[in-house]
Amino acid sequence: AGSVFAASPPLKKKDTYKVGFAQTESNNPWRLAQTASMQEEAKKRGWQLVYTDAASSAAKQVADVNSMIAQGVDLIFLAPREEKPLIPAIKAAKNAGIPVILLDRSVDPSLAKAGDDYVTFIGSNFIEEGQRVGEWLVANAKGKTKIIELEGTTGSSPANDRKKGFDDVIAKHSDFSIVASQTGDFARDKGRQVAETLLQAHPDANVIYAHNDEMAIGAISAIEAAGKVPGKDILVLSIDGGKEAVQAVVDGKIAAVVECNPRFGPKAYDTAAAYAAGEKIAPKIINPDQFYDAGNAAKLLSSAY
Ligand code: GYE
Repeated sequence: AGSVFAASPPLKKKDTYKVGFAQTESNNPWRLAQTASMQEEAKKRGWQLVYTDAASSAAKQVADVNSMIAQGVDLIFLAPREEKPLIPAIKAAKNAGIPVILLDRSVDPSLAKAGDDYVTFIGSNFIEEGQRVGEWLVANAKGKTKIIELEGTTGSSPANDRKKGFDDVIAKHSDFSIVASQTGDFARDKGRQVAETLLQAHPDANVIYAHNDEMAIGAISAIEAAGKVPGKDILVLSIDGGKEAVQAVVDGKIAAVVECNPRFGPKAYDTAAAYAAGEKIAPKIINPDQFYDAGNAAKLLSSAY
């Protein structure tokens, strides 16, 4: 409503494009892998890439998108930090006739729609990621049933959905309980601090489920600082599957990790090209994710990002 375009604006067919990538932050290996994949692929295709880093600020990310609009980019790839604050920026791009493709994080579906406000969402199924961790835990727990959950950035789609997927599985098993659930903002040191406080408040906790590797690695430090042994006294579970976390699985410090695939480049630009060619684009394009535990981590370590 109130928009110039009924549907997401079209992308003209051209030999080369100038596209924007509005990254949300660069404070972890996952983000660096994603950015590298986007930059390498732009280079391969000879497309010009306007890259911005919102440095963990939704307000800066809105300004970054507005500056891409002002520069007249052909299309914007956006990794929206949170589900709500980027909506006005998405609508501004649409009103300027610039199509937006959401990468890795999504937005509130009641406020913006695929095929209308933006072309599509490309990324993982975060609910399924949380479910896979929960299902692994209930199948392999061996008495480890009291869970501390470290949530990602408040208001972000991966934090909301990784919590939902996991919590729903746990709710079906009355012998398991989540004794505390608090945000660690997807950050290593915040994860360490929150884990330290929660381990003190809940000395009987024997599982830590972290919504990403960074917080899981922070939690391992907190467990060791508390004089406990990760992998023995406390099972650590994580999502992302970067090299450091998969190595921690090999070392027995992390029990299981669901990968969240950061290799976006080829699919992102292929989707833009297909859109320019007038192909019908699915509202969601889901990346395949690997799963690591003691059974395969050593074998697959070299293929982790
Ligand atoms: O898990 C995390 C990153 O949005 C899927 O954000 C992404 C998440 C990823 O900062 O490590």
